Amino acid sequence: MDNSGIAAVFEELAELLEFKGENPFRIRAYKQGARAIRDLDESVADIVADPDRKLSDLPGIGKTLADKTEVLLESGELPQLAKLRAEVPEVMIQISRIPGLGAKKAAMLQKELSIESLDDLRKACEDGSVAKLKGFGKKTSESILEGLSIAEQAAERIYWSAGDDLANSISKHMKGCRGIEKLEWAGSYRRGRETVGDLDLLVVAKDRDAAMDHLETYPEKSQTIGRGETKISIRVGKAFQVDMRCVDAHQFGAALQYFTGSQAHNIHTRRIAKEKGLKINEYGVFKLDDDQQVAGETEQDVYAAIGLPWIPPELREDRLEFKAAEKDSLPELIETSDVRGDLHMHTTATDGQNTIREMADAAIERGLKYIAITDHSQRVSMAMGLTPDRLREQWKAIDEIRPEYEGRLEILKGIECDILEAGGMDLPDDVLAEADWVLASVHYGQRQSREQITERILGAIENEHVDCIAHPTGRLINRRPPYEVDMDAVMKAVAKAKKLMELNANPARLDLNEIHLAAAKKLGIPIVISTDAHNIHGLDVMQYGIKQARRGGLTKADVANTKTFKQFQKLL
Ligand code: DGT
Ligand code: CA
Ligand code: CA
Ligand code: ZN
Repeated sequence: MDNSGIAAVFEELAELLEFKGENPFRIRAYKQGARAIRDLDESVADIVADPDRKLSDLPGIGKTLADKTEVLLESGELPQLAKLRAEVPEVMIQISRIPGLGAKKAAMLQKELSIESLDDLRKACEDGSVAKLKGFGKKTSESILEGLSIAEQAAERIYWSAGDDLANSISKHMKGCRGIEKLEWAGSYRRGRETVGDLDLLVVAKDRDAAMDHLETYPEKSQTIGRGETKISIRVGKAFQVDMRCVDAHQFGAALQYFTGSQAHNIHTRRIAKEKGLKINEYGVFKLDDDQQVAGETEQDVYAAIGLPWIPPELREDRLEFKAAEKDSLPELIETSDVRGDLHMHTTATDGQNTIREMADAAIERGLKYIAITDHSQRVSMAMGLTPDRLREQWKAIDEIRPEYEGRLEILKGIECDILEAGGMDLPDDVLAEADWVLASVHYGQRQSREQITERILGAIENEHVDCIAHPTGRLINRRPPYEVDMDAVMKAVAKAKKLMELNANPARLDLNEIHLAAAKKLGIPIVISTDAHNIHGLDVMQYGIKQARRGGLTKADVANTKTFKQFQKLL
């Protein structure tokens, strides 16, 4: 079993324990261990085999995890996992993801109504059997129906970040196959969609059978779904599909363009081609009259053949890209290396796991020049939100630390201040006035009416001390719908008040989405891309926010935390 196989076992274990309501610290230990093992640049098996080294010496891996890893390496399985899998059928976990349902209700539904799939549950809601169940009723049944689509999507589509981990792991595996001349990912993954339905791989190989054989030896492969002359589909883990196509070098660009999609984008390119007397498909661009190939080897050639500059994959959704391409005004999209600051992070003062110093050091390691410490305010009692006294204490600590970091990192005294259910901010104005940076966000009363919740957020924008609205819609991808907020009204108010809006880079949030980002750009609202890190590793999610920003067509100039610290201060 290789590193990613071991990591997958611990991830599944964490998920099952979470379902059973186990100790959150234990669950976190498994998750962190999985991450640590996945990120390792040497084989766990080698470390275990080395008598001079101990697995538990690695950061993020405790004694329990080290022991279990040894069992896994020896026997290829974990008795505890088999037991948990038998106790918690997959469908139970899927049901528990419906907003408003927890593990308990999911288990009840599954057992009482012998539900085997989400489709069964839909039927049970529609025929009234859920409403008849003790503790459920008509209203619950209706809200389950509403939430089912989210659970169904979660069962089918994975976060882009998870797709990225898998794609990188498969790329690495495929490097072990000689004779592969080119390898590139296509599909929604290449376009950077928030979620990915399956992965699409394209290769040019001297020996196609050898390339397909090699994919079949990918350690996490659970099944070969189908295999033909040029295409193979495998299943990885429980349900995820990976397609690989082998193409000729002179067709590679055309295939890459075709299989990157989106379908809507391709329909539009075909139309443009036709107008020019050309035909475009996965094999190349051809003249309509005599079928002669005019392009196909590279994507640049393919676009050039139909009179367009190369279009970045993130923009290929048939929204604005063709208009911009025709005018040669495609935006120069932002890149991760453009980022200079991170303006949303938590510490041990509330629900973070690292201290201010640890976060600061990790930020420097990642090349950042400035950060803001933004712990929660008092209303967020579950996270030990800060009272005015505790917040001022934290700011005093920052004052003390600052000299150590002079010339290396600016540390802003910030706060993520809750917008209260009844409206108004969770901390008094005189406290907010002392902050360098104030994020305003909604954590409670998320299911209020459109009017109520919009009113609350507009109120925060009007508060002179608030700088930025954090995760403005509150959605959690595959988990929770956005608030019913009037985003048009919010954005207009933000633009008028000359404030900023966050793009939260957490792969489960990516909030704002790309449509909102494009709208914000149009209104001239500066976007702040933030990690909302709760520990030092959380700082690494910046790349996912950048992907989303690119999908919204944002350039470096549209994003405030690409500025130098001085420029950023001026903006405030
Ligand atoms: P996904 O997998 O649901 O996240 O989304 P995609 O976009 O990766 O879709 P997928 O895997 O079905 O196909 C990959 C690309 O291949 C798609 O974006 C466009 C292209 N493609 C696939 N089937 C068709 C088709 O029937 N017509 C056209 N025009 N393009 C197709
Ligand atoms: Ca796909
Ligand atoms: Ca596919
Ligand atoms: Zn936060």
